[in-house]
Amino acid sequence: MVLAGQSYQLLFVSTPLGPLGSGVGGGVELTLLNMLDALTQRGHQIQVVAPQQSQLPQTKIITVAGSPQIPAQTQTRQTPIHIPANSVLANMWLQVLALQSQFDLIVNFAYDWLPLYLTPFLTTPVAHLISMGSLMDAMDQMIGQIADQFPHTIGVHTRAQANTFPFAQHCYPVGNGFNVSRYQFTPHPDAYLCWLGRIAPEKALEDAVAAADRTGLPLKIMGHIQDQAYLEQIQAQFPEADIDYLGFLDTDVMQDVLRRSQGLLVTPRWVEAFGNVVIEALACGVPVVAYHRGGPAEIVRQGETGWLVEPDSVDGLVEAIHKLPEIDRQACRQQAEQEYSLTAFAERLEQWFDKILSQRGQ
Ligand code: HBI
Repeated sequence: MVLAGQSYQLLFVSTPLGPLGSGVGGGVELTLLNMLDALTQRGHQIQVVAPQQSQLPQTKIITVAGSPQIPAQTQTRQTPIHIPANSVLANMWLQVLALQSQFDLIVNFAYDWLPLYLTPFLTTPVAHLISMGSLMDAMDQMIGQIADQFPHTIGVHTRAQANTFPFAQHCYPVGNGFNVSRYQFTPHPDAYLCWLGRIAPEKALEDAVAAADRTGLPLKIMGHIQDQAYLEQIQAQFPEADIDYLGFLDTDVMQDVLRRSQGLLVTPRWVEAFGNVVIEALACGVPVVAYHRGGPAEIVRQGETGWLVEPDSVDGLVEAIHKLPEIDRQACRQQAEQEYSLTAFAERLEQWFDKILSQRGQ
């Protein structure tokens, strides 16, 4: 148990998809940065193991070479676990093996089989932050096994995400947290909409383009292009739509565009584990129009901080866009400050780590 005020020595092990700071790792990159922020502010000592070319301000980072993992969401449920030659994931966990005795706890950010499988072989406890819902049988089986063998070590963002797994009741919800002060509250918007996120089929950008096009409002798009052909297919499908792809931008630049929008469209085709972009919008005072599905449906307060619409209904999106002016933008900012601040997140994380470490004692 860590007594109040005692600090942890933590080892964060990043996602093996690509370098931290590249956006290839999607939402989990921002989650790692926010956890680093939140826990460092509370006096904990953190080091990070991540793929080569990773960038991290003022943090001790150990970068590792090797071939990236295949993104799990591009696999089918029955796909076997793939480990490429010279796997960066395997190389990162060799580093963990060598360093583990210096730390109280290891925090795994990868949605991958290997870190889970290695847990029983490590002498330092591992907290697994599972960043997506159920995708593959081999992963479900491995996560479930560790959830059973090491109680409370499977962390998730929302109940909706946990409920996609057969072992939902063994998942430990930690929500998420953001440095809300990095987002500038903007009371009076310009006349455009935003869409944020990894550009890939499971995010259904085409629905947002279709809805914005029908309202006549320009749509500004930001995020990492994971599937270039998918984006080009949308541009071809809506040649007349007033859409602007601005790239994968640093938070400060991104929020300067987001904060001046009338609303953020969130159109997940899958069960979004959390929906970082929802909080980023709320922090700017920007109301959210989201499909009533997954994490965003647990965050958006209907009629207060946004509108939840019938999943996959473009008509529903259009109707909600017309109702955006009814939302009080100050209420959006307040929800971000109250529920998703770094302080609130750090408290939830410390409780989670305490639970794991006290379990270890027995
Ligand atoms: N796929 N294999 C694999 N490993 C990850 O860590 C991973 C992923 N897909 C997406 C992802 N992580 C992150 O973008 C999550 O935040 C969604």
